[in-house]
Amino acid sequence: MMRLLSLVSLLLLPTTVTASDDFLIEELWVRAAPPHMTMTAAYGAMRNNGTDPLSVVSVSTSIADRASIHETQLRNDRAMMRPVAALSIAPGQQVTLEPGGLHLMLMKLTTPLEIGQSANICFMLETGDSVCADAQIRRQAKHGGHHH
Ligand SMILES: [Cu+2]
Repeated sequence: MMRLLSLVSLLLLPTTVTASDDFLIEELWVRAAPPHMTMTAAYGAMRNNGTDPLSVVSVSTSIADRASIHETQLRNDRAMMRPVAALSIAPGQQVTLEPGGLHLMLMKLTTPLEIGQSANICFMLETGDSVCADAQIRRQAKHGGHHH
């Protein structure tokens, strides 16, 4: 009976392979974190190449126990982060995840993140499709970036 149950739960797992050609993830990268750090953020771009709106409802990765979409807002000259429950992307729209704006918050890191390595991050869509992409672990954004 136990064996049957575990088989059933396997079959119910969402697909982890790209199931939607309309949803593209580009330039995904994770900010490197020294061993004592418990959280970091990931950035990149998401694009809806389809004709219908799509919605990203959650993210997950093996390098962190908790992953979520965050937005940064200025309140009284202070940057505040808060979770975004679902991120809607209109047909043809590109959404950029960048330092100081929308980002993927990775909390309770399960491993040190060393520069040059990569990590897999999966995006769960409202449709139930899950799209995964490799993220490069870097110190900062590719095009130089600037420090604040
Ligand atoms: Cu955040």
